[in-house]
Amino acid sequence: MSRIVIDGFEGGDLSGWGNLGASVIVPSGPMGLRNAGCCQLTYGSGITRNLPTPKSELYLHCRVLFADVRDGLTVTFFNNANRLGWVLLQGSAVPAAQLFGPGGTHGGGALITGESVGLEIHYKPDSTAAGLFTVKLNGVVVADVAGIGTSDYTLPINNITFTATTSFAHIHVDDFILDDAAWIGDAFVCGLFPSGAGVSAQFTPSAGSNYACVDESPANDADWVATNTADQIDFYAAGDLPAEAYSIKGIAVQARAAITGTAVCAHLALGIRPGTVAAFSGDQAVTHDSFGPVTGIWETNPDSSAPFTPAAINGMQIGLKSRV
Ligand SMILES: [Ca+2]
Ligand SMILES: [Ca+2]
Repeated sequence: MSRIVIDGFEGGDLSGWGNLGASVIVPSGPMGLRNAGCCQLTYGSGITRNLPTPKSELYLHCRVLFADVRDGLTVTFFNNANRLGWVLLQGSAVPAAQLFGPGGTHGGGALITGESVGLEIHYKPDSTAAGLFTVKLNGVVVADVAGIGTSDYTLPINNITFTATTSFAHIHVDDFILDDAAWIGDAFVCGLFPSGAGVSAQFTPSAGSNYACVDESPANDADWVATNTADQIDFYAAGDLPAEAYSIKGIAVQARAAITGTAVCAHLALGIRPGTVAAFSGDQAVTHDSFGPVTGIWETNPDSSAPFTPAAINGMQIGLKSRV
């Protein structure tokens, strides 16, 4: 596995996404999950996500809830303005999970309405016989084609867009995960937030404690921590995971950052400190004059190179480092 994106909308806003209409974040209650925040789409609205790097082949996971059998949702894979292929989910029509592309329509199965359904897609857009397309609903394969063209283009995917094609009630989407190597399986995203001081507070808070400037959901840019010196580090204690049985496949540390004025530092590295040693992501570019998301992803505990345990996550500090 190699996770590319992990986003459960826990941040309480659409940072990291483009909003194509009136999409909003609402509590995850209707999804019936353990976490807070999911994306609510209504007819004509949608959200769009650019990949950090283009991928020739992708595994997508999300959870979808249709409240009404007349609801419809497309998941479209783009290369810039080129629409490579798109999956149509429908509550009423059969087949309900289809790939539309130059190779025709493929797939079947019915999307259950009124409950949260796990959707997984494996897609390799290719105009020759190298194309791949498989869809699973709640882990059951409902569409599976190979050896055919699955797009007009043999181009990598660099954007994924969710669009409500019809909406008689609200459509909810949550637990969006992308992997470039393997099926993701049944998964959910749980959000943890800064909850106290950590081992380092080298940034300057706009007011009060460092951690209290960066602990809100949704994010509030009215308070912040800042520095104009390279390699300054902040770490914060964070909340605990829910106490139940699961395995941890990966963690994403996300922050919002902006450059103002004459900046020495144009990058930020995200950090974790699961034990006594800190680990930092690669340098992430920070946008000028408007807050934008920066993310670091880890799949194994850097202390042990083994998967994270709940105890390691619960004791972990999260943070950031200013970079030139
Ligand atoms: Ca969520
Ligand atoms: Ca803040």
